[in-house]
Amino acid sequence: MIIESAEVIVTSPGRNFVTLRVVTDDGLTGLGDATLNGRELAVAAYLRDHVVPLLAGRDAHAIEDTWQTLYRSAYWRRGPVTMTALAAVDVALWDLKAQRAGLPLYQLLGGASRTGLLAYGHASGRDRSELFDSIRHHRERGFAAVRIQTAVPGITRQYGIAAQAGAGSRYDYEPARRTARPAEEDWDTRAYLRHLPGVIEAVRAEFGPELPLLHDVHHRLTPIQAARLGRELEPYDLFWLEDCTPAENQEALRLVRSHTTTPLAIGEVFNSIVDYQHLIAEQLIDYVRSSVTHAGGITGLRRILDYAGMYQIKSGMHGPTDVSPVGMAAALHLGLAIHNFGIQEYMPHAEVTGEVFDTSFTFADGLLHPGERPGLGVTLDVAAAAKFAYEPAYLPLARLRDGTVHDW
Ligand code: GCO
Ligand code: MG
Repeated sequence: MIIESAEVIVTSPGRNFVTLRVVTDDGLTGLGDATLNGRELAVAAYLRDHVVPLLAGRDAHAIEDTWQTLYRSAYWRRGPVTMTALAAVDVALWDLKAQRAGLPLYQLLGGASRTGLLAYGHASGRDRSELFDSIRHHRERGFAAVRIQTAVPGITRQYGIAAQAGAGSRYDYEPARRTARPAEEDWDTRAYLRHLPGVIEAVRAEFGPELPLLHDVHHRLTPIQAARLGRELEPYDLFWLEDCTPAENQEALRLVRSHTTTPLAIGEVFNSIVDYQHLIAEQLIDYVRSSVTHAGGITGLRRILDYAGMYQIKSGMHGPTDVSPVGMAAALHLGLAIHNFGIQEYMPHAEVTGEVFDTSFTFADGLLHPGERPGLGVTLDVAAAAKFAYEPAYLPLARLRDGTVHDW
């Protein structure tokens, strides 16, 4: 199975997606997700200009060798653009190998370790009644776990709250907005720290002790603030507290960990095993947030998760709408196969996304399943993709009251 050609497809059905499409001499087509939210064209150029020309003529079965060749021959290692490009190649090759074998990809990764993947959805609201309504809506949609984000009084524009995001739906939002520049939002840490514990307490009281509840801090706190928040939330039994401090400082988690038993999840901005080196070996986190799409593909993320497994640390793969249906399918095959699966984030894509990507994965009784089609189980309609041209879209930016830029 020799790679004959590869092309990069940028399409925007509902939001921007970048896909690598690899064709072999025996007529198979493999897909890999190369979507890096807000920096899509950088990865597209990296692939087109520096990776695609190296692929033709290679043995499509040689996944590890291709991974190592692309990783090491570039000399410049790691980083989101590089590792997303590498992930796209890796996933496309796994897709091809599994199609060639006539098996769903999870079978090649060791077979199913469970019947389906517990998924969490995004509930949010500007006030308690809107938040409760959103939680009920997610339960009705079948979610058996929910992330809770709430507007903070005094903060007028805040990321992650559907009704504030101009999303057109009170329940769903799109992380990036179609604007030529990042939208500006507000932040006030003291107001947030005063407000959040009461909301989580109220949600627990209303929905009972069983429902797994998650919360995303979005890197906004200092280590000592995060330690205090984790401790205050202990009575409400959070499933996890996510990105409590800026993720690049691994040492910060030591301080947080020494003060609280609230489980910690981190890593959606990480892209390699090196980013987790101390966090895993020192058992400073409980869940690995990296996605297949941003952490070097199935090969890259599996390496991280096997390492994490030695320390009873589980997967909590990033699954916003900016992971394409191709990236989501890859996550589901990997999550079904590994032993240390924890939970899968699931933000369903817009309906129009389905005009370009056809998928086999299912969501029923709170569980995701990748389906039984050979390979990833995803096809891309090239003609339909061409109808949705790229449009600049950006994640927001937050400023404090005095204008200082803050983590959002
Ligand atoms: C999450 C995330 C997203 C990201 C976004 C970045 O937990 O789902 O924090 O909302 O901000 O996907 O591209
Ligand atoms: Mg997050």
